[in-house]
Amino acid sequence: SVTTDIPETSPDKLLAPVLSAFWDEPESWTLSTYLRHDGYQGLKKALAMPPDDVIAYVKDSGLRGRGGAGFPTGMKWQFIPQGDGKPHYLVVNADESEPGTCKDIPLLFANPHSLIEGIVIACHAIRSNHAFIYLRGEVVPVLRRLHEAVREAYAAGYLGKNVQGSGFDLELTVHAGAGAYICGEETALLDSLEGRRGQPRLRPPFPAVEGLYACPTVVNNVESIASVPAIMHRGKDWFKSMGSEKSPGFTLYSLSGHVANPGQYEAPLGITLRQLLAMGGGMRPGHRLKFWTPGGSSTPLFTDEHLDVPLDYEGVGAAGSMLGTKALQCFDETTCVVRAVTRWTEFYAHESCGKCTPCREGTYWLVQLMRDFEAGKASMSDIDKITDIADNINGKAFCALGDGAAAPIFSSVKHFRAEYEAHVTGKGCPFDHNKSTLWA
Ligand code: L3W
Repeated sequence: SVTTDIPETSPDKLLAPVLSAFWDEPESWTLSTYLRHDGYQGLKKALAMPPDDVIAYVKDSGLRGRGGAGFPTGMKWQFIPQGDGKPHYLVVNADESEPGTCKDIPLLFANPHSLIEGIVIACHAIRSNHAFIYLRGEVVPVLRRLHEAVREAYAAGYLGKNVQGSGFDLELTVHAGAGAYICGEETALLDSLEGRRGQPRLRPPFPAVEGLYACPTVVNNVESIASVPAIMHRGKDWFKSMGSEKSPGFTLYSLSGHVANPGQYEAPLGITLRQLLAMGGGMRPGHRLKFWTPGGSSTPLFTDEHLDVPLDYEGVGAAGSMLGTKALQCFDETTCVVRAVTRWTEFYAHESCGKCTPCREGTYWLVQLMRDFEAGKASMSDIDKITDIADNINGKAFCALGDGAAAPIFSSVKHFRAEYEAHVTGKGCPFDHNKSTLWA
């Protein structure tokens, strides 16, 4: 299948820009631009509703978490106990760093007020008076822009005491992390926010019961919270008119790799990679799709046989992978799958926090064996050995990082066993890596 085929549906009809609607406007990140685009209208509606009704509304919209797991957002809010006398917290996970995942940072850079408005709505709903944004620390320009947007929101009365005269008070703290992938795991993030070394906690208790400072805490992804204002303003039925029954709405797809036009494409859930590639101009000229990730490197990889899999939680799940963060990394026929998986495995070994043995030792061992394939030092039995090691990490590690490391191993052996064998029989990599660079 040639991936530059234009699908029957016009690609333009598939685009549904909501979060990204005015990213290209000058000063798209300012409060005045946001207000010109119906900004803070969803909040107005939410503040006029009792908190429980807001939770029920978001639950009815069917919005699912955009950070990787797809957990229903309204249900997570509902888990927060009421009348418990404890402070409640909202923590926004902006520690984006999964390989290929690059949607939250551009969203924050271009349209930070959609997140701030979503935060105020969510905090009103869960009865929280203090929210935190945990941002990946390296992205200093985003940090500055976010601080400026928060300052604007305080000055305009969207944050602080008596938000918009509603009697509701809300403080918002922006916290920059120090650049560890593990701090995107929600409980490690909470440890880091509390000032400790970021390592995952045992769940249960889930953060909704015992989270930040041992108080009930909602941890949500940036895109999940930023999607809430439009749902409140335009209505849950409008949201449900897009996507599929169990995966409604629009979302940001991050298209990267050997594609003609990489970038963010906002479209309904349930479209296919074939359709997305048509929007993005297809693969680079003269090349064909070989393999791709539906949701970042932690999700089992797909091949060109999966071009028509609906990109929603059920469709991708039924085809044997996960929608994850919708980070579609596309690789053409010039790419050695063994080398790509080696690179990802090095990432997981480097980012493993070391708390549990299967992940700490297993990822280290996998790297040694994967490098052996590339160096022509592996034997045929090493193909089964890497799947055996991955099997001893998968589901046995303390958190999802271990499962993420195992996913590309399993799926690459399943779909490309012959390529591993070619590395053994040919005593090294059969590919010319210079040809797989983006500008070759
Ligand atoms: C209360 C219950 N809360 C579940 C909550 C839980 C969490 C959410 C989902 O991993 C995936 C991972 C990555 N009472 C609850 C409950 N919850 N049961 O629901 O939980 P879970 O465990 O399904 O997933 P998770 O730990 O949030 C996220 C995958 O996403 N991923 C992406 C990652 C990207 C980054 C990054 O860039 N920083 O992390 C890509 O696929 O592998 O499988 O809130 O508390 N009974």
